[in-house]
Amino acid sequence: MGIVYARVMEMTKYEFEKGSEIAKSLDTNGDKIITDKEFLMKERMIFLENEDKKQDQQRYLVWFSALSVTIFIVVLMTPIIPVERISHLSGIAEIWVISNMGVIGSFIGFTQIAKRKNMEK
Ligand SMILES: [Ca+2]
Repeated sequence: MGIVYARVMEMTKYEFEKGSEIAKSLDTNGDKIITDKEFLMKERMIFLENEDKKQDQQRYLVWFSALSVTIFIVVLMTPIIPVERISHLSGIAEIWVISNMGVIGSFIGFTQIAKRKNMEK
């Protein structure tokens, strides 16, 4: 029985190479044993970091949309653009403003949905 147990232990024992930085970062409590819990915690941390980066990207995109639409409208109102040109630009302007408002609106909507989902948990 003891021999069988020792064999099983031998088969399930894994080792990291010496000086492995990944193993070091996984072993959060420094006992030289990487448990499933530590592994899953690391996975969760990476997931949260990526999620945070993704949300930052979305915020930058929305800010860009809001600012570019505002600047676009302000520039159209100034005498830099002659009145004759405004009629030519109106087609592009409509699509530009509406699509950017769509980006901003959907960001606000999806953020609210995500907030509600988090509150339900
Ligand atoms: Ca550990």
